[in-house]
Amino acid sequence: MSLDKVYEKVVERNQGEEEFHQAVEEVLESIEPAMEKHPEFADAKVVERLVEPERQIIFRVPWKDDDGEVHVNRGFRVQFNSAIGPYKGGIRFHPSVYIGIIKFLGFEQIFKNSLTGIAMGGGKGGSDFNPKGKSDDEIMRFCQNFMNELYRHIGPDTDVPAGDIGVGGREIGYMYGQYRKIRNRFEGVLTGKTPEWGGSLVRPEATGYGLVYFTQEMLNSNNIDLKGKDVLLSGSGNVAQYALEKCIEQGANVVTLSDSDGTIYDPEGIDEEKKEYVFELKQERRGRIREYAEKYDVEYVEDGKPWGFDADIALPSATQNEIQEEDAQKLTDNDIIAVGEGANMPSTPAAIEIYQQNDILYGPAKACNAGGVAVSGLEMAQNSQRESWTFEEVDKRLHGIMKNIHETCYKTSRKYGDEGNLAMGANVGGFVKVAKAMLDQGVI
Ligand code: NDP
Ligand code: 2IT
Repeated sequence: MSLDKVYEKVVERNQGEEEFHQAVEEVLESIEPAMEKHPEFADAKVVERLVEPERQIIFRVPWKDDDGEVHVNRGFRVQFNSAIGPYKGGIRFHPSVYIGIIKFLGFEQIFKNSLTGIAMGGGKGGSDFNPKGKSDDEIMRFCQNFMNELYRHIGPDTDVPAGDIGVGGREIGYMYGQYRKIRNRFEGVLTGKTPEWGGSLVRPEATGYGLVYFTQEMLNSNNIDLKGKDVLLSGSGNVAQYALEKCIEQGANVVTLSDSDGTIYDPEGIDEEKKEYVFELKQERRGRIREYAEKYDVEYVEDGKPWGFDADIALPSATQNEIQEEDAQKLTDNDIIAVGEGANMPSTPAAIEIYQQNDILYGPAKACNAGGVAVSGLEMAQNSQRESWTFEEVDKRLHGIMKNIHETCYKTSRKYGDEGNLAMGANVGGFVKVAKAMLDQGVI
């Protein structure tokens, strides 16, 4: 079957799952050269198998709020592909979550995890539960009830979830506690744990730091320095916070942050002291980014996004499809040099086309944001060895992994005839390894 036909069939068999269609199309569009080089992939129907998750679990999550009222949410875990390792990928709590979002994220995760060079398959989970405005007790009860079903599907050698939007250290703690109680086992079944009870240092920082390391590689290979550049950063959650920290450390000037209510613009740049304020605002008080604008007397655009402001580099780190065609046009009009994707699939296909037409350096999500899952892989390794590595050791490994991923993407783009197309390099580089593993292991 041609790749076009495979895509058509995916749309037909997964109706209404637009984000999943988008993620599949983006990969299938770029792996043609790999299929030509490896006719054995088509013979074994590797792509037809790859686009069908190995297992999809959907379950009921009932929970009681602080007033004693019962609510019912839906839980998901999609175990997409385990050809190169146990399923690995985050859990997202957000009201927009449905099977199409979990499948797009799980599909992306296969290639991302492959690129890290660590033995991890692809999976993703989540719930349409909205954590915003919930008390700590409500979050705890929800996490416990979520784990009451999830526990039977996961394990340190089977499937190892972690965080994503709406799931951070607090939620991982509650889920881990419940898993341990049910299973009576203390084992590395989740990553993103607190270091005192099995977590890895640098895991909270890893996605944001990794994004900046990758972006630096991309810039340096074009003889451009990150230092002194103005950066548009979106989101103000885990990924954005640590991308901000690393940008400051590397001498770049972050001028925007956002959340789902709006965007702040601070032309002087967010310095160390303002960063500490953002950390306290978001990590402790769980407040809104609007408060930054009030505190530092800077512009706040309600419902606005960062993409119209003048800068050199854009690091979208909030959510999928946050850069639409018109946003990409604004970036182009402002002569943006590079886009590095911290979020998963933050650019629409039309936006990516605009980057490519205008020679904007483009670091795709599955390469740029792989630092998070890479350090999750290092957390699994430490758990297996019952060891804890130092911050410096983990950070050094993360930096090395991000450099390797950039090199893989670059070399793969050259080998397959489109030098510098890192999106193609990431897709083909991630795909070929998984496809070969599937061939080696037969039709199962
Ligand atoms: P957080 O929940 O910590 O932060 C998410 C941020 O994005 C918040 O500022 C949130 O605003 C904003 N946001 C979320 N959804 C929307 C939306 N629909 N519209 C506008 N703004 C939105 O999540 P993370 O920082 O962990 O995740 C951010 C992105 O990075 C996601 O795409 C995630 O998949 C990806 N990612 C995360 C990794 C990780 O290790 N955590 C690893 C790799 C990728 P608000 O608070 O108002 O909702
Ligand atoms: O999208 C992602 O890579 C994550 N949310 C992190 C996954 C993980 O298992 O650490």
